[in-house]
Amino acid sequence: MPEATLHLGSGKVRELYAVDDERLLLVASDRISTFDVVLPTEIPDKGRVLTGLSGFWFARTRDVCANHLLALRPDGRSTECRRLEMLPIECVVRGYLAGSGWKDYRQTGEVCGHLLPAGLTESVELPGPIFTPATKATTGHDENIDRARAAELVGADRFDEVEEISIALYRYAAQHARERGIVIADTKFEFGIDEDDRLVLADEALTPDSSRFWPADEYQPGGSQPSFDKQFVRDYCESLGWAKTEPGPELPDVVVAGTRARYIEAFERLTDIPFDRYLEDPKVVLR
Ligand code: Q0N
Repeated sequence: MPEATLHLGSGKVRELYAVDDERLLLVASDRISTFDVVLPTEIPDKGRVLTGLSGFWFARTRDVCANHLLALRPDGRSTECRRLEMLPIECVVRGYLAGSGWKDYRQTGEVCGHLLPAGLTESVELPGPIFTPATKATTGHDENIDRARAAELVGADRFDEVEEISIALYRYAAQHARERGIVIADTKFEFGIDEDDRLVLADEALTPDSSRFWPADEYQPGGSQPSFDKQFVRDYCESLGWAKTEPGPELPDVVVAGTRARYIEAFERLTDIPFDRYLEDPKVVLR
């Protein structure tokens, strides 16, 4: 438990606490979800990996966009952050055609109003990254929206700003990751506005929970791709013939260990920092 008191809310795998009027504590748990169900078995250190990776990207992209990070707590899973007025849209950038982007393209030839070339196949790299905003669904799935709807929700000028900044953040991270053997197919950012009306990157950013990470050495467009982090969990769940409804199955130790190793591998490849050094002092990712 953090020294902060007021529990402001839960995501499926993260918690948000109030520290004071200006500050929040974002705590990443070791819970894992698959097929939209949180499993009863945790992946040890998963929350630390995601918190460390987010901190790494925040430090590396502070010239592209200000962010909410104030400090990483010594536990390695808690981010002290500025309290912002959050924008009511999910800022998704897609460099590859997967998930709901692929589904929408197959049905309409478009994704969020972006008319794409005909004849694209699943998981193909797009001619350039596209901004595909979604609304935060209170229940169920996020809904993709076109630029006109997103501009209604945040204002036309703010829309232009989040589109440009989101694509710049994705380009930087995708290139960095690709040089280290990881394809970031798409990613979701959340932004807030500070007291000076400035755009600030918030939440977790560019983690395997907020993005699709694929192993570059297995990338083969024309079908679905293995997940860098969750493939062992998905394969195990598929082998059970589980209906993908609550409750999820417990994971055997071998699946837990393999999945933990993949999260740590992603951290070490992307940061070039041994994960043990992060555990000793989380601030190493901010240098
Ligand atoms: C905030 N969410 C959505 C945790 C993550 N810096 C901030 N200031 C004000 N509000 C938020 C942040 C941040 N980050 C972000 N909700 C509020 C994601 N949550 C869902 C619950 O778990």
